[in-house]
Amino acid sequence: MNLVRAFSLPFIALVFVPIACAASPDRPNIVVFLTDDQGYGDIGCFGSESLETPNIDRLCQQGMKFTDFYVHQRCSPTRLAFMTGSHAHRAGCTKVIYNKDRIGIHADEVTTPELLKTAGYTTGIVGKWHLGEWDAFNPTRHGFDFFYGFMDDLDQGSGIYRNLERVESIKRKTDGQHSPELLDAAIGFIRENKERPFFLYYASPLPHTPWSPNTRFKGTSKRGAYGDVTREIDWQVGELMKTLDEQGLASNTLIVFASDNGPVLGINGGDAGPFRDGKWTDFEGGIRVPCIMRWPGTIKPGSTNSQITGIIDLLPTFCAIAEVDPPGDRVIDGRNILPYLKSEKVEQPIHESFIVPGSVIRHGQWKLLVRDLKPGGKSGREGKRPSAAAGSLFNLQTDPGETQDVSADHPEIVADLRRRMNEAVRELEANSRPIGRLPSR
Ligand SMILES: [Ca+2]
Repeated sequence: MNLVRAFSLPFIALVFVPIACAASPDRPNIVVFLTDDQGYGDIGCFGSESLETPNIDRLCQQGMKFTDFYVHQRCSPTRLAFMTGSHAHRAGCTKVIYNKDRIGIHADEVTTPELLKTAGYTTGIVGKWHLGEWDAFNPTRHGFDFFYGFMDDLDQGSGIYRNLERVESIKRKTDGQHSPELLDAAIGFIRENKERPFFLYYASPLPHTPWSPNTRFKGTSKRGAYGDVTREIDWQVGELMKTLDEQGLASNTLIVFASDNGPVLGINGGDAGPFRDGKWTDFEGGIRVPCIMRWPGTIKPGSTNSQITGIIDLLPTFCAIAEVDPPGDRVIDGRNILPYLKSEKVEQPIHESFIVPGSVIRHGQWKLLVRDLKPGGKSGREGKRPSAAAGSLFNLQTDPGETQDVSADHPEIVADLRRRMNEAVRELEANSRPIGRLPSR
């Protein structure tokens, strides 16, 4: 179903009532490994020639590679979309939530872990939350049984938390010093919960700046500190895979690997592969990220899915896997992509469009900009990158790098995409929800 049609669905007034179910040991475990600012071109199986990622490549060989997987262009909106199954615009926040902001995920949102808990799952998050720094927004208040990590970027927030308790207040510790502890917490969570279905969200702080690889990874890549950090990510993925193997859980566990937004570009920085620009933009380099899913016995090894999918789809897909209904009292933008995972024949694309309201629409092979797009980032260390004007139309099939504006050749396609965008914006305005806010002081 395309997003525009999804936006137009009649509002079904069902009130979501969580019902606690007994644990169902046969339901598959779900592990989501979400990296932070990793580029499409920073992974071997996505075409990197300068970085080696053997463990992530092994996930590709054993699972399904998603070539057209979309997120938002920055951290908090993507994480909000993951937790709510809805575009960040719908869930009320398109900005990065900084530690002093008095906003965060709304208490009325029905989150991915809350839904999985109704099917008997134990839920844990390790790493970076980024959906509100304050106690009311703590992950354990939004569906997670276990939290070890931090609320904001590691160098900006108020410290390391274990559940609701701040266990370290020291700021500006480097990623390199804390990543092993995050991995240990994740491995401990898997071991403790091996007898029941669990959902583990490993929200890695890597390869976000500052690029501070753990000592054992310094100098191990050809791409400086950024490359070393990528090697560290790959090692962590491998350690989690090893833990699942050791516990006899690999065949009953869906692993999802993805990045939260495009890379920070620059000398020795990230690489968006064939796409234009990177983080902070709605060019493909900012919003199309690498994604892999492995589920032995269900997902065909070495397969590729090139349909439009995105992080919004994880909530409804996980609901289908856990056999619980997604909330019916609100618009959920994501769709269940389990048929793709099972390689079932799907008559129509599950999404015909991906829309960033007021900015860009991709419909099939076409992408229209409805506002000017500036280059991402501020450093410009790699040289000035160009902007693109509102009204530009790109054919992503023949021009994934968004280099040739072909709007003059296809006025009817421009008009159709503009109409779809307008319809989506109108529907969104009618059915959006607020971000959570603390009372003013
Ligand atoms: Ca990010």
